[in-house]
Amino acid sequence: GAALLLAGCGTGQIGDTGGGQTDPNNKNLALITGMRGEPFYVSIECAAQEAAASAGYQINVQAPEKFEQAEQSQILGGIVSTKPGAVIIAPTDDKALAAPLQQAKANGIQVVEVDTALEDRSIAVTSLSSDNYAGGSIAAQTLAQLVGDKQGSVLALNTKAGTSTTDERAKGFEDEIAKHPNLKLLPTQYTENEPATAAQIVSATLAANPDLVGVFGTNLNTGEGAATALSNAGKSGQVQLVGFDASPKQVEDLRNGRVQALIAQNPGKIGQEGVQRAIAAIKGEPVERETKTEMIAITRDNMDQRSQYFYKSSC
Ligand code: T6T
Repeated sequence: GAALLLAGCGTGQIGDTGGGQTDPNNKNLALITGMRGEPFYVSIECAAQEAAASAGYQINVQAPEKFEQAEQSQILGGIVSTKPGAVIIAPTDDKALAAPLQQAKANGIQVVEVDTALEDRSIAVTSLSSDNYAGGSIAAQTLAQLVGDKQGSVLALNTKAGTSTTDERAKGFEDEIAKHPNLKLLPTQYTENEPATAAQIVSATLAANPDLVGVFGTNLNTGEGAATALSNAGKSGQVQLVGFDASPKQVEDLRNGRVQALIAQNPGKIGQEGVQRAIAAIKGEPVERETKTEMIAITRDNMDQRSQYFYKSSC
């Protein structure tokens, strides 16, 4: 009895992936992004909808109201009960979503990660995201260049601990800043992905560190909040601000000098490929386990040539 049970029960042997059977003819997909109505995710959604329609698949798109794992897990539970062939998801926490996604997989649903990813790499069949560590490093190089050889402190604003993407961006930023002896790295702060919290942190940091010369906002919300705080303090353009993402508001802030550079991702590519891979996985075709999509630095000088990288707030 015990031996038999062990043989069938996830002892780690090759080929045992803990996945249920997927019907190769299932034409239903689900997409769960990290947050409703947020331009990075809206841009993923628009591209995913187009790709699904052109392949003749249905796609059910949902998202939590806030970047929040409890609500996202609940949405996932509802979707699993409708038995799509694949769920394309941006997990809002690199650990908390592992159990419900493992459950989806056990129910024969292919799991495709877009943008964020789980720490446990055995659950998803494929992941598509920016090279976030490299993105953080590019942000630091860009900031160092903007500051020049001035001495001073720099601050990175992360979102929520356990967000794979912004954790990697912060790490890439910190490692690169360490190579610039004129820049002193302040402890990275968490904004809980709230622009208002980001703004408060930047105001407090300005007050406590009059030598602040640069800020890195690791995503759209932190960057938008930081831009507001620097502008309110009359410090726009004196304290250099490098943001990540390219929402309509971030692009406007770049144009009016409240932000000096943006590292834009390619959410359209992530959404389109996410759907194509989900379909391949449903059909049992091999897919690459991990793919990094490109990013590009945008400044006021080149923004008119790079407008194809701006995000959408509706399809
Ligand atoms: O920066 C993106 C995304 O890559 C990240 O995982 C979470 O925040 C954003 O959605 C922007 O708000």
